[in-house]
Amino acid sequence: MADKLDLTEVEGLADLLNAETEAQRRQALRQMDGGLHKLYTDWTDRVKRCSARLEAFIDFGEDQHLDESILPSVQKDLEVLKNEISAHLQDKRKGEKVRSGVFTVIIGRPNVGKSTLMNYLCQKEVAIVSPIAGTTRDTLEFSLNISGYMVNFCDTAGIRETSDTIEQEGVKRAKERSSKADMLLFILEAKRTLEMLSLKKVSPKKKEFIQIILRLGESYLQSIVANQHEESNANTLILLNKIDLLSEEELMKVKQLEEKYSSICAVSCIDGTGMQKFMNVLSERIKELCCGHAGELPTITQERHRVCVKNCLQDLIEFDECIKLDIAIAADKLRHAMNELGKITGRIRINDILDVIFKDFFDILSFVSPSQGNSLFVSLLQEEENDCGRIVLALVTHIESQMKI
Ligand SMILES: Nc1nc2c(ncn2[C@@H]2O[C@H](COP(=O)(O)OP(=O)(O)OP(=O)(O)O)[C@@H](O)[C@H]2O)c(=O)[nH]1
Ligand SMILES: [Mg+2]
Repeated sequence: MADKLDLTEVEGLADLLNAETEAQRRQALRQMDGGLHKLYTDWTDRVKRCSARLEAFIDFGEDQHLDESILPSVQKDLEVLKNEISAHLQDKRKGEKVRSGVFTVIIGRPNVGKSTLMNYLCQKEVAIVSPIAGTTRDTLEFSLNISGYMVNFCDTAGIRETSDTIEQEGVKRAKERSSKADMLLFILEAKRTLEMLSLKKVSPKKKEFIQIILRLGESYLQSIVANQHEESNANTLILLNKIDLLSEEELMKVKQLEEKYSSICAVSCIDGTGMQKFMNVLSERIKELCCGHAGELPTITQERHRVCVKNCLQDLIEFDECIKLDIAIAADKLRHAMNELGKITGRIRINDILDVIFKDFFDILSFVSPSQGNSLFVSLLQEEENDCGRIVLALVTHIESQMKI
């Protein structure tokens, strides 16, 4: 490990130390193993080769009669690279979801059972439940490990028109959170839904049930669902709650809906009916959101990487525009592109390592206090001033001894 760590690998190590789920551990190990490092170094080398050819053309092109095909060949190579970078960016933020958790927001009208669901999921009384509509005002978050993936659940205020200013703020927050959700759990009362369907004479056989529901008056959701990334309905689950209150006949109708539409789960958050099935559907959806690319290619795991990769792509796009006008400016774009990639992999300075490793770690491990951590590093720094690898190794050994693993 010594002398070979770049910033992505150190970040991988920090993620490994902080990992709480199997998926986070796997991803961190892949990153620590140099998955991202190899990918970005390969891209940098390719831009570097193009840059070298271009610089040669600028310096000697006219005098030495360099091959005229240099420019088109550089453009062709960069075109291939741009396609690869674009594909890398179209990852639906899977790596970031694994690392930070799938943000799952529970929404619906007041009193439909959102907080009851939250408590069921967390197996704790984290939210106040009451028959009074408008009980929950603020948003409430709780993280859980679902089938090896981190899921951050968020309970919200029931959405309705209200003159109460505090509740209005709650509704505003609920809408804000919903618009940022990776996954929506949209709760309806089963009985009311059936009543609305029969009132409007809407056959449940009609195409997408969620569209029908949206048209049936839950219009506030229309914008939320429409705004929800590209996947939209694919990551919205509809829970028809309180099925314990249904007659036999009504229950049959609800079951038919559930069989017909994969996004619908009929449940009772009070007596637990249908919850096992719902949990299975939920964990399948979570897996779809987090993985699924063959061969487990290295993915972007942090916003920091995404910003740099996007900037790099932008530089390569601008290169294409500049090359027709001014070759020297175009060459500069390539230097910028390399810089952006270099920011991701980074030359590791001691402070970078300290920042990355210590950012969250000592908050989590209460038995190693920050002062102990700092003094450990001071002594390490004195001994091994320029050897990052050794410091990291020493840190890991220290942590392992603290954890007795
Ligand atoms: N019978 C029955 N009652 C339920 C069920 N789920 C929730 N309730 C009841 O419905 C009422 C409202 O539940 P909450 O969980 O507070 O509803 P909420 O959606 O969080 O409501 P607000 O916070 O006001 O938006 C409570 O009295 C719950 O006990 C269920 O599955 N069956
Ligand atoms: Mg509530």
